[in-house]
Amino acid sequence: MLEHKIFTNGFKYIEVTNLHAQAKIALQGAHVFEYKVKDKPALLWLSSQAYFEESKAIRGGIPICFPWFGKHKEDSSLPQHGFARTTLWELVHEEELEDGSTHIRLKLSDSEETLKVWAYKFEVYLDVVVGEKLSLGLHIINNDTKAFEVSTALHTYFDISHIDNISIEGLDGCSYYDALTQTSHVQNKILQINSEVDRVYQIKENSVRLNDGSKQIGIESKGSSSIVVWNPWKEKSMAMLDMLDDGYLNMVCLETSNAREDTRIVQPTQTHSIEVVYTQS
Ligand code: TA6
Repeated sequence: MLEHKIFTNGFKYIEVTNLHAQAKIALQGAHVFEYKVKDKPALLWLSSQAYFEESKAIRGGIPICFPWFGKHKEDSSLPQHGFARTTLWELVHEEELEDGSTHIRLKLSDSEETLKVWAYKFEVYLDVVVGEKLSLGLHIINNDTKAFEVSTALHTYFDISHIDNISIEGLDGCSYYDALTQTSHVQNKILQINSEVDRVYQIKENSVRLNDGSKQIGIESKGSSSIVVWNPWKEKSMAMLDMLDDGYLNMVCLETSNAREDTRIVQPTQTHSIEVVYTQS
C-alpha cells in the first residue's frame, strides 16, 4: 500500500507499507528517511532534530548527492553535495511486485534552476524497492549534446547500537583518501571507529559488511567502486543544529558512491547507473 502524506508545513512524502516492510520517502530529494523490515530494528538513522523543510537537506536516511559529491570543485558557493537532495522530485511509477515488495520510481530532470548551476540537460531516476531488502538504483541519463562529469553518493546513515560496537568489513587492503588530513592511505584491517572519520575508499569488491553486535548489514553495490565512511564525532555533532550533541554515537554513514577517482563521465544519450542493495541479518 502506498499513501501520500504531508506534514503540517506542506512537506510531502510517500509512505509504503507491504508484507515485508515499511518505508517513508520524501519527494524532496527522493529521500528515503525511514525503512523498517517487520520484526527487525530500523535500518536507517534519522536525526531527532532533522529538518523536514523546503530546500533543507534531511539529516539521516538516504540523501542523494548529485551531480557532485561534497564541495563543488570550482565554486564553493554552490550547495554541498549538489542540488538533488534539496529539489522536488516527481513520483512517476508505483507497482506491487509478485513477491509482495513495492517498486517506486522518482524522477528529476533539468530545469531553469538546475541549468543555472549545472549547464547540462539530464534525467535522473531513482528506483526504490521496499521489501525484505532495500534496493536503490540511481540512473543518470545525459540528454545533452556534450559529455558531463558526475560524482554521486547514496549518503546512507545507518542506525547502530553504539559506535564502539561496530566494525566494517570489506575494506581491507583498499586505498582511501582521508578528507580530514587530505592524505591517502591503505586500510590494513577491519575498520573500527573511535574518532572523527571522513574517508573515501576505493573498493576492490562490491560487498561491504557492517557488523553491529549480533546484527549485520550487507551492502552490495553495482556501478560504484568507492564508498565513503563518515562519522562527525562529538565536536562536529555539537556544531550541527539538526543533530543532537551525542547523535554521532548511534550513526555511521557508509555511502555507495562515485567519488574522487571513481568520478564518472557520461556521454550524450548514455546512462550511468549506481545501485545498492541493503540486507539485514
Ligand atoms: O560524506 C561525508 C561528508 O561529505 C562529510 O564531509 C560531511 O560534511 C557530510 O558529508 C555531511 O554533509 P552535509 O552537507 O549533509 O552536512
